[in-house]
Amino acid sequence: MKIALIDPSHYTTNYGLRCISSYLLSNHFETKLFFLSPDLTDGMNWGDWGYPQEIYEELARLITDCDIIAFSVFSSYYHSAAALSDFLKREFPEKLVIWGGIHATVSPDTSILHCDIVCLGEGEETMLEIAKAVKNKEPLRDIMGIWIKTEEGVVIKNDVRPLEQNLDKYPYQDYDINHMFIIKDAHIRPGTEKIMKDLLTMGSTLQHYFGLKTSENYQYLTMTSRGCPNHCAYCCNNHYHKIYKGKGTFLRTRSIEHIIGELEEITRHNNFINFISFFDDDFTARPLEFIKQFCEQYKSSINLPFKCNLNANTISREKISLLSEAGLISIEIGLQSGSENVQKNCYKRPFNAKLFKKNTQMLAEFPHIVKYYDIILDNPYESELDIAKTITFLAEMPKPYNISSFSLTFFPGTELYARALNDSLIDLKSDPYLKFKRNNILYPEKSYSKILIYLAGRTPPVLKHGYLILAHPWLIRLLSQGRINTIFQKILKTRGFL
Ligand code: B12
Ligand code: SF4
Repeated sequence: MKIALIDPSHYTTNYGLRCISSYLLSNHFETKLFFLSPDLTDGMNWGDWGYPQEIYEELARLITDCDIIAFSVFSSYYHSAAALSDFLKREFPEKLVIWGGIHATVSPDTSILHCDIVCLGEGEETMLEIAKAVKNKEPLRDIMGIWIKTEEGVVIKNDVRPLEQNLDKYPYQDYDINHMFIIKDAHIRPGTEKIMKDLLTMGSTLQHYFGLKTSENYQYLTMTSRGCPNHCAYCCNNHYHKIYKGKGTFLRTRSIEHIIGELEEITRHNNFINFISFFDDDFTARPLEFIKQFCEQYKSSINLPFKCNLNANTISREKISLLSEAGLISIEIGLQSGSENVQKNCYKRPFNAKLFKKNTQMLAEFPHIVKYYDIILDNPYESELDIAKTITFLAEMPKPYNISSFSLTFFPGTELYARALNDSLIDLKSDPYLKFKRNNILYPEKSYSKILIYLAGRTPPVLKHGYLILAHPWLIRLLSQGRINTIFQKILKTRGFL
């Protein structure tokens, strides 16, 4: 029996979907993986959400031999997934259509409108049970972790299943090109070695981003753990903590042997890979002893430069020293805001300004590690004073560092989404906020304060005091006002800043 697994997002690194595929394969089911990223069309612009007619037709031809059609959905790609899913359901009314992934988990009610079954939360076991039940023609309605539409149109809502504690149980993610299809030059094409290389290439622009030695970089992205101890009000973990309450320990880690085994296997088959990205929510959330043993084995078996995402509350000089010795060359740390008010009352992040600053001083002792600090912009709940505090905070951090900034997006299922809905900042029906914030990086406009944030890591320490005067809340308020902001934008444009 064959299952089509479809990702309509801009990325081809969907760890969750690739894990589901390998779990099904290891249980003797066949899969076909489709990565339908419009970005891989060499610059073709396909408009807002849709795909050209040929793509729909090619997809329909390629999945004729599949018994189940399954989508992995991110909220930002909800509309693309819905268009494809509705089309395929019309073409193949007899085939079961399933939605899983983060959007299906946080917003099952908008997902069930476009499929027969929604899978909530981690999906390996659920997908396997569904596949087995379809194969054996058994009823599906009691499977844990699903919402299912009955023939009468009633939706049965089952509880999520307990969290799998032994992540080593799952095979490595599926990167086999032999059953993989991607959009290339405006057509869905079968995977080839060349396409695989293209998928993993980072392009020359990312050389500087990660501080790499060569412009020929091929990145392999993986996760060594699942979960995060925090529940920040804008993050998926906020929702996960709610649905998984009483379902087992949330932060789980794979064993070092399992992680190293995966990296050995992928680099053996693709020896051009020369950079590893660990995308765990917080790589250093694990004890020092784990980091120590991991670094020893990584250095002796893999020995490639790598990046990871860290939390300022869990790092220490010892951990960074070990990781740096093992090949750590780039880190990303969430600051999000320098205002304690925003951290506490809006983002609900555990934030200790003193500790954060102390740790940035410690990180400065590792100059070869490229540092990125995440900042959330365009937050309607922030005042000019809060923004000025972020700028001041950034000014006081040791340089150099880079800023990775994103507009605040109210993702469904989060506490901040509920607040924004209550305050009429978003509209449930048309959901324009989400729609126009595709990719989460739409900057409605460049503003005075954003330019100061952007320049924070680049301002030489001698100019710090001048920079701080420019960050006075009064000046931010003045230069952000309607007419003055327009004049300011015009000046920036004529100077080539915009
Ligand atoms: C790694 C990562 C990335 C990577 C890779 C993403 C990719 N698509 O390959 C990069 C850096 C590229 C990235 C980019 C972005 N990301 Co990101 N990313 C993550 C991160 C940290 C981990 C994802 C992961 O692998 N989790 C672990 C696996 C095991 O979980 P999973 O993916 O959810 O998969 C499980 C289940 O969902 C389910 N499942 C998944 N698919 C399917 C399909 C079926 C059929 C079934 C049955 C089940 C199922 O089973 C899987 C295995 O158990 C998450 C945060 C998080 N902790 O999850 C954010 C997260 C997914 N990212 C997010 C966002 C917003 C983005 C960006 C839009 C940001 C940007 N500014 O560009 C982009 C766009 C992503 C895209 N797909 O296009 C949001 C998404 C929120 C939402 N509601 O959609 C998250 C949740 C973070 C957050 N803000 O809360 N991201
Ligand atoms: S620390 Fe990061 S990953 Fe964890 S809940 Fe907060 S934003 Fe999400």
